[in-house]
Amino acid sequence: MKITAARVIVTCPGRNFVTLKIETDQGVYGIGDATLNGREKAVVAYLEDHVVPLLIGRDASRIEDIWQLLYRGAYWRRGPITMSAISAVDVALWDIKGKAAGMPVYQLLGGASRDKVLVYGHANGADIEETADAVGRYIDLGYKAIRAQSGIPGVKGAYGVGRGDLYYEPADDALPTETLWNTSAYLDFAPKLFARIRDEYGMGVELLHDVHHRLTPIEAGRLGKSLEPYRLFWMEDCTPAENQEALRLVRQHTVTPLAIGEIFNSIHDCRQLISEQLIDYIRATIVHAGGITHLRQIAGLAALYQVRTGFHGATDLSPACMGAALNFDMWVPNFGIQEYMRHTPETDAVFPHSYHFDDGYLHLDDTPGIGVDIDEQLAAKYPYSPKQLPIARLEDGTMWNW
Ligand code: EZ4
Ligand code: CO
Repeated sequence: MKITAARVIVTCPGRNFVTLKIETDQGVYGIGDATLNGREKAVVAYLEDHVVPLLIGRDASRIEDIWQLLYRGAYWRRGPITMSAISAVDVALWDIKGKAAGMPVYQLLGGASRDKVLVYGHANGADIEETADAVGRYIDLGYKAIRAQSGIPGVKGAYGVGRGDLYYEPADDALPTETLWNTSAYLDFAPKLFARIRDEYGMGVELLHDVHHRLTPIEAGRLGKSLEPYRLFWMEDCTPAENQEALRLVRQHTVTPLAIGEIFNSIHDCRQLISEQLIDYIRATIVHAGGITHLRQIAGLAALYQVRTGFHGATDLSPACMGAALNFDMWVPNFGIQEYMRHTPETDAVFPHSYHFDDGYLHLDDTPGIGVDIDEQLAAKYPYSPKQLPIARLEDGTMWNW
């Protein structure tokens, strides 16, 4: 089966998505997500100028060889642009292989290890009361696991507080929105938030929280310790992880489970975190970390150390990424949880998909491939619109981590 064409489709049904579509001489095609929030056009150029010309005429069934060609062959390894582009090719080829076999991708990986995929949703509000109410609404919707983020008195634009109830979209303008960060206010506030939520809803729901890289290791240790009574499922991105050793310091101070990795793009970003058991959940995901082919290696390493998967699944990861991730989640033995932030109806219409939410889980059917398509005519109605992620500064103006 030869690759005859590969095209990049950019669409903005409320937010930007980049999708690679690969066509073959047998009429079977596949799609893969290539969206890198705020840096979309760099991946478009990488694909169109440097990857697509390499694909034409190749055997679409040789997924591993094409992965190696794009990784080793570029000479310049790793990095979010390169690895997002490789991911898109990889997923599109797995999609093609599944369609050719008449099987969902999880069957090709080894078959289902579970019946359905546990997901967590996102409750947020301007203050403790609003956030607690939002948690209640998610419980009513059937969610078994809920991430809670709240506005903080004295902090302008805390991370994770959305404008809508079910949708959260941080990239909002052509130039970054500036937010202000105050670590002391946050460290005092966060335990009060979770005390309030546990007080109202008890211990029967899993709670998660994203620190979004804002703390130093010793501050992260303090936060983890102060949240222990509320038994979080995980504390995410408590400190930036370029320095993997930093997590040793956090571990010395808390038994709150740790999740890291949504910005990772290679197994080398998390090898020490995993092999020293410095994290409990690995967040690296299909679209930014080299596709199914590379995630399979990361998950295999993680399994040796009882580290489980907890793939990133924010709205800037398209339904095509979600379809691939869910197929992976159905198979992977050391599955933990899948993030699920609902896409808007406009996005869902551009990307018709077979997965659906019910009673706290996402469910897949037997649709061959990744189970997600793109409606190109509809996609064309939503042209690219430049948007960037916000930035954060301290009160004296110092740049901080958003
Ligand atoms: O801020 O995907 O856990 N989820 C997150 C996300 C990220 C966005 C960045 O584009 O941290 O909401
Ligand atoms: Co996160």
